[in-house]
Amino acid sequence: MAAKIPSVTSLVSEAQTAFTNTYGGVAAVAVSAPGRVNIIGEHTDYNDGFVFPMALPLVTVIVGNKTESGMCRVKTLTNMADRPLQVQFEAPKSSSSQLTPSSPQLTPSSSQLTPSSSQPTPSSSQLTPSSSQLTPSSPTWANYVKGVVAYFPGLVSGFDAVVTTSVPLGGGLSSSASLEVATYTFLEALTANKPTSLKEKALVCQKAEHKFANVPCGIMDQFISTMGKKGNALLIDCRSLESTLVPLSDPAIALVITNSNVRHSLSGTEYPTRRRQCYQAATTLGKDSLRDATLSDLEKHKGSLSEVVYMRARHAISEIQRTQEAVDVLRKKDYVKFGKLMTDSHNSLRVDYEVSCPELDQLVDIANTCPGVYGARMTGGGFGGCTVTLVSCECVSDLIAHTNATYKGQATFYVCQPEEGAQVLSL
Ligand code: GAF
Repeated sequence: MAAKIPSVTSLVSEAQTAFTNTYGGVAAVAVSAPGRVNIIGEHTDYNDGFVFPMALPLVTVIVGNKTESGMCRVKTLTNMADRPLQVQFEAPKSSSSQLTPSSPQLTPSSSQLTPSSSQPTPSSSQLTPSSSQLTPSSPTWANYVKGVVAYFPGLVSGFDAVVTTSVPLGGGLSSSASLEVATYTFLEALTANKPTSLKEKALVCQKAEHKFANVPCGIMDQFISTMGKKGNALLIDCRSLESTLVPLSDPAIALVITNSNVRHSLSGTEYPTRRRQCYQAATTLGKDSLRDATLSDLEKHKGSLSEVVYMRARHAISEIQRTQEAVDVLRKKDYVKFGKLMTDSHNSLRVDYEVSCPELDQLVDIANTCPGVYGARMTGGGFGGCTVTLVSCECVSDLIAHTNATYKGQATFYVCQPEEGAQVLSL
């Protein structure tokens, strides 16, 4: 059976109860921000390419109140290994947007491994964390909140907050980005800060992840958590940050997300290594990024690249093309072609990019033997987490039953429709 996804209302009410028990009183503000599933276009965002994610009904919720105490107090209801579950830290003394232009800029870091991208970068996120010098520390879960507070372009006088989430942690469904975007949305609601652009919001959250979680992620996760639209997946051009809504509400098909329950983490060396290899390939090909390269450019330079760098580039270049083609065929409801492209994407991630794992491969193989399945692939950063399968609606329960009977681990299933991005909730 597919997992039952808790309603946003139930998450809010659980967080409200905890708020009263922890701080006293009632929280006046509640926000939510979704996790995402990327349907196709993996490890392409930091190559200036295309991605095709949708926002999920799995969300992070924050409830809380503004204070004038100068302290930010946050409690999480998620039972993490990473203790304590309640933290407090000083609010910045000035907003990052109020820093003078002479403030030192962020130093280059692992997050800036690619040649200068044409992504618009908001001035606020180029600034150092504000004057109270918020810095990452233990517990790590709180760093996603701290990072956003540090780069938020508005004055934060203090707050009390409770966080809860239905996004599985380490499941490759963007629990980190949903916490960052929920935090930003919460701060917007608290400070009644005049709305910044949604792109700037996503970029500030990405910067928080780079600098406070030390993960040089691309823009996809923060972007879709901010800008998701009910009933639609989003084709995002990660170079221009323009996006196109693509309706995805055909009752004849379903997207099944299968969690391998193998924990994935981007904080190791593999993700930055992949970024660096793509950068190296682009430089050798004389391109700003692999978005500008074709497979024939790559063949011409094959002799100047190590075998591994050649393979990484072949994945990135082919995946950028595949994503555009996939969206074209999806618009024509050609699910057979779309499914084949999903499976091709998985194979490219498995063989050339080497970011899959035996459990994800097994889930994809199992899905592809089930009647009614068009295609399947791993989704997200890889090394564990989830697969996504396109299947005709009437075959969903057979897919789940067959996977349960044959998968060597314990899988969890979510059958999801595309949902809205981050929202302030009415209480
Ligand atoms: C992670 C990153 F955060 C994204 O930016 C993206 O690169 C993805 O892995 C792979 O497509 O989710």
